[in-house]
Amino acid sequence: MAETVWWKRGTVYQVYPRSFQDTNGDGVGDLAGITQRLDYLAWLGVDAVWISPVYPSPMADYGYDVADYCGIDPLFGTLADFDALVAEAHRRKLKVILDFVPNHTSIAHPWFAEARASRESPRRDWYIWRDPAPDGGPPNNWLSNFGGPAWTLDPATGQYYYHAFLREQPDLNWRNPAVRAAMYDAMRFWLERGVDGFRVDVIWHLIKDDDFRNNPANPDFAAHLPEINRFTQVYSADRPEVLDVIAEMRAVMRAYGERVLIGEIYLPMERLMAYYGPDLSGADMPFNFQLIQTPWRADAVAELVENYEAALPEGGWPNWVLGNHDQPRIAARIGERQARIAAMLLLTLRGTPTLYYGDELGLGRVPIPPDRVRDPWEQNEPGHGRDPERTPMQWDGGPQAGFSSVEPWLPLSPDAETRNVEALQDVPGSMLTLYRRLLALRREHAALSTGSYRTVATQPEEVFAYERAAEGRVLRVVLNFGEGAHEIPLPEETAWVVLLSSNAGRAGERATGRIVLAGAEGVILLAV
Ligand code: TEU
Ligand code: CA
Repeated sequence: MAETVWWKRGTVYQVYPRSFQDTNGDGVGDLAGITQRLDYLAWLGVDAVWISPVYPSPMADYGYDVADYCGIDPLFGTLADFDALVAEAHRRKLKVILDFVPNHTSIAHPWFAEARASRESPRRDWYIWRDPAPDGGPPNNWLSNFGGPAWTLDPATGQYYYHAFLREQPDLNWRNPAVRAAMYDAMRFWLERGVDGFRVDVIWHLIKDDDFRNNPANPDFAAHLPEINRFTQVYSADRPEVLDVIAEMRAVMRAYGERVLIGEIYLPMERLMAYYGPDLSGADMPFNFQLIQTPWRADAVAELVENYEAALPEGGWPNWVLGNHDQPRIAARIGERQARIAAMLLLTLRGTPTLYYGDELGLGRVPIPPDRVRDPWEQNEPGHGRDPERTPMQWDGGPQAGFSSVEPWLPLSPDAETRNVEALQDVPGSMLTLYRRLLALRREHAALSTGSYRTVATQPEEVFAYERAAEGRVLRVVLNFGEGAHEIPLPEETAWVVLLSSNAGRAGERATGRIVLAGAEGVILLAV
């Protein structure tokens, strides 16, 4: 088989740097901490680490408000620490993917200071300024993703600036060629330093309607949803010209060889597919959040996988993800038992999986006392805060779970003493062992990484089964989404051997004609 690019074969592990490992005793994770834990990532068996933003930032949105695209915030370390991280990662054959945040800067970025200084500033058009509506209010009905209007009046110059997120995160004007050139230079800065790719933040937001038309009301709005959902974001984001920008980004990266462009895109399936771009000139991997958004039922997930596979453009490479720093953790959403088969699903579907740190421990929703809330979204719209899924990684049963020598910036999970890497790493039935076995199997069997995919029909209603095949080998994955046992029919003409079960102790078992799965059990079978 032809050599496949690393990001198609490999798996990605997301680190939220504030919460991975603190090395200087300030309660916040840092770059040296990530470097220190690279051996763990290599042991676990992932191929790439994606690091959420570490640029200089006032941290209004914990680094997603960038004040300098070519630096490292002192909280996280120095450029030298970054270079050391890249070198140490590469020494272990791990790739490094940086989070790139091009849609908006921090209000503290020097570009914004210049832009806001006067209407005549040469930098004015780097951001999005509009005159007030006739009544003095915002120019249109666009809302902030974190609640309230997306426009803030700058009294000194009498105009509003646009911010899709916090008012501390003014949107750049990507219709301005000078903005594009400056941002492509920033990408080159990191590519020169050896980064293997970018996860591009809110890439579908880069271009907005040039007439700033009002978004239409969303008929599906319900009170429990964040306010942004009052309107359908058809004019404030996802404009067709964004694909030209992404193609330009890809062209910048292509000059450096096999680097990957992952785009963060929250859009329905058909629109998501557009981000592969005409003739695949777009994102290598438009993030597929469908597993996060689909009810956890065998039939719903089977249908989703079929639809996604069918919707992919010719040559478009799939990807899957169960969680990230913006979403409730998978174990919190579906429970720890089901989270085990979710892990099996994630790591056996066709396409690149992205893991979220801590999910391999089965970490749940960590309770955050009111005085410990950090996410500004929680302050704006209570109930929507993301702190419960951003808590420190749990390394051992010692003080602060081995994360830090002092009280961490967010509380540890109450079960940190038992739910940690040290406690789970040698336990046959643990979630961590399951993740590690799955990652090893994926490396061992081309069928699981680059192989074909086929849904197996006629299963019990609560069961989802599929086959992956490559190089003459057929693997069958059978996942029980129910809590009761099920007898699963298998083709009579083939003998099967269990490569891995989500319940410890079944590997090596042989099956013909049928196999019985316990409640919430998943198995990977090899045709022999
Ligand atoms: O997230 C973008 C984004 O759309 C989410 O905040 C989304 O609104 C929410 O999770 C609902 O599903 C990215 C980053 O991942 C996030 O951490 C940043 O806060 C945001 O962009 C602004 O940069
Ligand atoms: Ca630190």
